[in-house]
Amino acid sequence: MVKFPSDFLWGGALAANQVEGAYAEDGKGLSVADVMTAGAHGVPRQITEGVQSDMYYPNHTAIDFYHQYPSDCELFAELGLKALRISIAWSRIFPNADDPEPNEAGLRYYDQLFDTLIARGMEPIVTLSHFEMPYALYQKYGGFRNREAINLFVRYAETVMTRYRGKVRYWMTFNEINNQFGGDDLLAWADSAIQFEADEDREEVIYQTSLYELIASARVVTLGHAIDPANQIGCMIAYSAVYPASSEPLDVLAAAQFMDRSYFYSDIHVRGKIPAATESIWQEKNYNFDLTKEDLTILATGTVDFIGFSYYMSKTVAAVKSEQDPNQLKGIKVVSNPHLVANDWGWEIDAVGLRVILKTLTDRYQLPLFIVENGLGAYDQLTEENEIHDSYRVDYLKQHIIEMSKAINEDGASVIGYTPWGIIDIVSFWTGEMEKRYGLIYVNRDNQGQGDLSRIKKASFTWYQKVIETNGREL
Ligand code: P53
Repeated sequence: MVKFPSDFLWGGALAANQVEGAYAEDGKGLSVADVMTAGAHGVPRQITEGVQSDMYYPNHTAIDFYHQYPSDCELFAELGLKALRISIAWSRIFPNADDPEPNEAGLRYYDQLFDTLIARGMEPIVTLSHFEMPYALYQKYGGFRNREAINLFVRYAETVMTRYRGKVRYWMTFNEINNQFGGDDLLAWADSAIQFEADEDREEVIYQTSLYELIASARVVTLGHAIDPANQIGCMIAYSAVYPASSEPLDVLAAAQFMDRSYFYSDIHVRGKIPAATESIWQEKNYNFDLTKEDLTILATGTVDFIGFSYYMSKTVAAVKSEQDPNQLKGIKVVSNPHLVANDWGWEIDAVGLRVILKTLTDRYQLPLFIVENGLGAYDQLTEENEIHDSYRVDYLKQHIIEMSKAINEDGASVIGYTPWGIIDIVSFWTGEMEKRYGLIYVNRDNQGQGDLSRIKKASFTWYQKVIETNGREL
């Protein structure tokens, strides 16, 4: 039977830069998301030098949530959400990253937003940096290449945690902190405000930026507890369930090593120390990082209260073997899984994988888990009656909720809540498209920025409303 705890937080998830728009209003500074152009499936977004007048930047307007949040929050309340995950745009609070005083207009905006949510019975779940940092942090400091970024982040966190004490109880530090690991340009930019030099060792660079962020995060956990002992402060990791392509032992080893890339982050967040597997890699590659004894104490002290994570898909990997020694793993490649079907963007849909990862994390960490992103990006068709019959989205969410229930009831997972991604249509991160839609609420805007931004409830809206009303009994 599908069953959930009575205080389960059914919610929805958003990120400031993907919804707010108003990118230069009320004293907001440019953020790293404001210099990302529109791409498409297979066409990467560009990161430009400042804002160029002949380029299209979808996040500048996004869905205009900055102005329309009161009516959007009414829709969320009608949907019955018990929680809304959102992020604060750091560049609204410290437009130049190192301003002597925070920007009061920015602080006031989030006061109003949190008050609106709370008045309507929704718990705000706040990410401090969701692919969003002041552009000035990059320009003046080189982003998280610079140790000074730690202090700037801590100061920003201290400012907002003090200001919203009593209003916000659930915090997460860096969104999908582990996604920068692969050395992708856009993710390194979004996660750490850095751009790579032509011939540097990307892996080495990313370990260092990640260490600075992990130190910053740990300091904020400790500080956040001091500001308000009621604060629950978590990390935010992107997890996929990872499967070996076959039962061949090297494939199994490849899958395990692939997971280590994420465990590097969650082990430090949760256990406060560098995993042995990572230490070995550093030694083998002769990496030397700026990591002091004091840093290690900070990491050990500021361990998180819960693990927030996103889950969209599983990944299947195969070993790349060394030619000289068939028992030696030379590399790991991601392959397609014949048992799964991918969405239009190639993400392999796998509800059981959510249960797998919930079980894996439960066994590894014994900490409360919070599924803060999950959902299906899809093209939606408006019918002539202005309706959207998104049964595919309902199917996706339903299957994942069923598996989540099994993990809770059969595998002992402790899950705080579930906040499907893009509860209202938003600008996609990877492509900057509007038409890769996740929402249960449609927003009339296309990839070129055309449309009147009106909101329409999709069929999935009515469905999810019932799910929440019955605490998951009626799916
Ligand atoms: P879009 C993977 C890799 C990079 C970013 O993505 C990701 C993921 C998913 O694990 O992003 C997260 O919009 C992210 C959101 C983003 C969402 O997934 O490209 O936290 O900001 O919008 C979905 O389809």
